[in-house]
Amino acid sequence: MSEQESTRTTQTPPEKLKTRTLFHRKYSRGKDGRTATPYDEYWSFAHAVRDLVIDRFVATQQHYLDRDVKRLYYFSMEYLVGRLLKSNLLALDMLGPGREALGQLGLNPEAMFERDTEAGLGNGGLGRLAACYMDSLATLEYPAYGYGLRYEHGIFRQEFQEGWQRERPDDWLSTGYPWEMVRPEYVQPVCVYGRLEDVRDPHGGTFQVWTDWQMFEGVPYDIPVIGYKVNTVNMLRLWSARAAEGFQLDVFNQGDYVRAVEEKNWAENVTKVLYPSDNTQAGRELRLIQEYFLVTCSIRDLVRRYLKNHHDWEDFPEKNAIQMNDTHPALAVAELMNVLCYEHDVPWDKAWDLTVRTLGFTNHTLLPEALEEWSEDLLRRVLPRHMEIIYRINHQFLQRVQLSRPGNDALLQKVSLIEEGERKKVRMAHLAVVGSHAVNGVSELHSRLVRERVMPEFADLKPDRFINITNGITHRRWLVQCNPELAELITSRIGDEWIYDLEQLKRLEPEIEDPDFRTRFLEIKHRNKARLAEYIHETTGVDVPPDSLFDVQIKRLHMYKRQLLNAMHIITLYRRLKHNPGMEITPRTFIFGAKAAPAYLLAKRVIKLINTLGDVINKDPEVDGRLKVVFLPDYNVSLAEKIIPAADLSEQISMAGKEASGTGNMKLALNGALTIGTWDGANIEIAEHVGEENIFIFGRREEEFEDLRRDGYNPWQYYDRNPELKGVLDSLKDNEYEPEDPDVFRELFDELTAHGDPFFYLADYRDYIETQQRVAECYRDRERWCRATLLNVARMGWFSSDRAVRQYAEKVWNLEPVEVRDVGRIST
Ligand code: 26V
Repeated sequence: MSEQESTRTTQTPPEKLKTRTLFHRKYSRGKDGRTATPYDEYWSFAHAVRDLVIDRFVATQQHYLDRDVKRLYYFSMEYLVGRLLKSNLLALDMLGPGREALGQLGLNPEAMFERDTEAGLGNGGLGRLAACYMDSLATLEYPAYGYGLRYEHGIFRQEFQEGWQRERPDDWLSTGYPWEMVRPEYVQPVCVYGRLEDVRDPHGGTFQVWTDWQMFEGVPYDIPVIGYKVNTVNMLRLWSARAAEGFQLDVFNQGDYVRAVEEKNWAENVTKVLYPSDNTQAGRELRLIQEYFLVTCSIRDLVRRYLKNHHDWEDFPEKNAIQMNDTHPALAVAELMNVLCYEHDVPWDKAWDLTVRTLGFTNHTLLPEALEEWSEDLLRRVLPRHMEIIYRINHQFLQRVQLSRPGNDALLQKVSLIEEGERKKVRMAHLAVVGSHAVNGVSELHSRLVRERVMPEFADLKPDRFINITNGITHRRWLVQCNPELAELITSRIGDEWIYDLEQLKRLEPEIEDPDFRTRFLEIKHRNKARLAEYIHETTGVDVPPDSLFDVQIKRLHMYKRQLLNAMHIITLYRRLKHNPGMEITPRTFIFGAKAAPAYLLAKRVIKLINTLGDVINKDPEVDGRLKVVFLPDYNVSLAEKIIPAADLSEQISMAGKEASGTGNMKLALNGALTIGTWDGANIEIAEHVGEENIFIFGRREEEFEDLRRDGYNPWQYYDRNPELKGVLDSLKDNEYEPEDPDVFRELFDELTAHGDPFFYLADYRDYIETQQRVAECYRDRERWCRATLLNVARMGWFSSDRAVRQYAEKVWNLEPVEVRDVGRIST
């Protein structure tokens, strides 16, 4: 297409999209109407959409450079982006025209959206939060960049074989990814391994040089992040590892060609795969190299950008804020020191001041097994210079502690960055806290526990450093996009201001008195449920009644999240029905979605149990369709978008004190599900916002578990004293559900009894079952249920990631929004 043609303004938006799609089909794919496959059509249309953002993208970056604005850099090993075709169209206000263009091309818009590649570069909450924050940052016009890794294989695809989870590789890049742009011109070199060598300087002193390292490089791929109906287009820059350019097979490896190619492969392995386990420390060399790779490429990239406008380091923290998403990028502390001191000759103390003022740290979990510690040997072998830097940071830090709290050796040991012992370890959380000016947890409770339980000594030394910023979600994906009918209903009542300011949803409250409003809401919920029922039928073959209560638990599978407690409720109801087939019961459909870490055998057994319960219950004539159990395979962002608008009940039943925040809880409540939950994470704040009368809270509180533990918790007591509970547990032990494999659930029984029930399932069981009974009763009172759900919708506005990001900007980043004007010609 000629330049003149592309600037023609007489074309309507759908025409423009159509023309560009045909252009790409021909000139990017080399196809015509007869030869194009559905994938070609998708590719061409996605590129047509991408074309629409290029002007804004270029203008945004230029604007930032010209004004020399302060930028935020979000460092995260994970981004659960999900699909982008629909959300990009939405951000461009082109969803309608996009559908129209596709229609005119004879293509089905929904089929096209389904074909869009899901970028699943994360495990769960932490990665999805990063994606929500990127969306809010762009929409609120903050100059921000996400830095991450371009894993060749994202989170594995999950299949079930006879009810067991099987992992399949996620090949999201195999057909090409239309939303990325490779930037070979910004490649960064990366060095690992080698040793420090003493070298004499001309004045008779010595200094250390890092030699014999192995070099490879990071190639950046940019994914545009489009602000909603603004000109701002930020970017997510993902690094891909490869052998260093000019890698000379013959020079480096005389004659040993095969070994040379193997070595080349070594570099490419660095970003091969996302580690699929959250909440257990992998401790593996490759993971450490991944973490360093992210940090070094990103820091070098942002330093390069800073130096375009600056000749000294004075303003560095005024122009750069770096947020570490958990400890995974905590090597940023050492790497920033490395770059400043050893590559740019900044004096140590000055460099340290700049580093601390630049970095912020978010903690996302308190589970001890997830707290990162790297063995000192490994860290020294992979990054000898950084190990020295960490020792020096520690030395200075401990000296300062000693000055302020003299003579307290126990304290020094507790706060040290190094854990002493047979094998010394580096405590990454300590490194992150010492190297940051702000440390936050992700909900009020969690932040308090960080202060009081995990790091009381640090909180005492630096009380101002510890803050809370409760998580949020982007309502643009999690309401406007995934539940368009509800979004429209809301807009029809209060206008569309709420899309910019979610707290406007409060204005819905008076509408709840209008029966017509309630009816329409119920109709929408019903249609969403019918659509999900259809999907369930297609994927599992199970028929579920859309009128039944859709009881949803969707999240990673973890013992602390207690999907097994939910399963125990299912068993309880099933056993009641078997004993009394005529009893009145609120029909329920239990819907699960969850991936278990491949090595988490207990969690995988819970999946097997739930699948087995489904097999038994769904076809039991005595149940007669009143209970259904479905475990939807391969839970991911796109599947969440299908389930959430159809949910009636949101299961947030973690052991209190264990779920740092939760964000699915927010998405479900915002879409008109009521929560059954423990006093944990953000559930507490949700209860405060929606009102305790509009949420079902049960179970023991975090402090109570402390007491229980201290008094010697004995699960057998609960087993002996509650016959119904005993029946449920015995049915697992004796395996009433899968006779061919008599011991298959024995381990679950043991976990809850002989192994001490570490997550207090039995202590919370009775209250859970009774609360579920209240849920069932409430659901029968359609009016009451409907009012409560609408009050939830109206009062969830505070949980927008827009609010969360503004709080970060104010409390941590000292960041101002920047309006991108003067885009010039925008091609939409
Ligand atoms: C830890 C590890 C350990 C090393 C191997 C790879 C790996 C990957 C992830 C993690 C930490 C996961 C922590 C996490 O996802 N926390 C969740 O963060 C959400 C966002 O703040 C929050 O809503 C959830 O409650 C919390 O569990």
